[in-house]
Amino acid sequence: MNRHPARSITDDEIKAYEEDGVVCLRGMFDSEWSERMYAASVAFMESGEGRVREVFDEDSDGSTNGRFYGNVFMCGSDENFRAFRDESPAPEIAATLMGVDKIRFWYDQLFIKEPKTKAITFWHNDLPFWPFQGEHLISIWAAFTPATKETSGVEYIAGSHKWNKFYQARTPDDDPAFIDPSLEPCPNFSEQYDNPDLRFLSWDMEPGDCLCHHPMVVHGAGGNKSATQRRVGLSVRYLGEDVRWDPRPHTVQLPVEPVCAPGEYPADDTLFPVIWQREQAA
Ligand SMILES: O=C(O)CCC(=O)C(=O)O
Repeated sequence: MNRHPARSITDDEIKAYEEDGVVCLRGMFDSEWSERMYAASVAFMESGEGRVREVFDEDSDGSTNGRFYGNVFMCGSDENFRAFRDESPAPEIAATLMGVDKIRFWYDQLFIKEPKTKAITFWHNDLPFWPFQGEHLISIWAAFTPATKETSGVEYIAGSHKWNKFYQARTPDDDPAFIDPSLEPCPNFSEQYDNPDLRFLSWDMEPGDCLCHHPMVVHGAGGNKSATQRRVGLSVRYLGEDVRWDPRPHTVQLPVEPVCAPGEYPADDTLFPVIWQREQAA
């Protein structure tokens, strides 16, 4: 399994990340990673463990069809997810795109959409979900199956990370704990594909490719229209150097309270372990 990105990340890719708030990097993880993590993802879903969040589509006759399954912090209990967090090229990719020398882990999040899932991923940006502030937060969304617009590939609005819009967080199952009534709900941008002011980005992805996105970029995904193709993506979230702890209501709950005061860099090595440093990689 490859420890470093399979090829160098180019200056154009770094520029795309900075300007668009997202870049798709092809072939970053070898097939051993993709196969191991596909199997681990399905096994985790089948185990029913952890903080499961899911939506089942119900047909008019009451039968269930599609399933949008999500979970978080899998690496707390599963060695495969822990290995992907620490030993895959993901943290090096994160450091390269953010231009930082040290990477701490924030959390991992699994997104599976079974064939014929109608449930969409609502348009949102990530920072309203998170008790942090800063620019140096990044998600590496690794595809372990093919993903296209048809099968719920993630879509983005280029440059929306610079809009300075803090949209209300909304989970697939509409958990009220995340809804901050003081924030503006995120529009349904799927109704605005013909808006000439918006540039939508999406990619046909294969296992081994990853999306790398900024915490403020607006993104969402449709349902999985395929009758046969499951869609599996793992977002691993990493912290860089300018991040500050900003505990707010309506954000992701950590397993325990961090040893960290509001406004401080999150140096809690248990919750946010350092998993990559530039000199180690040399
Ligand atoms: O995979 C999805 O449907 C959503 C992904 C996402 O929102 C994220 O990784 O931040």
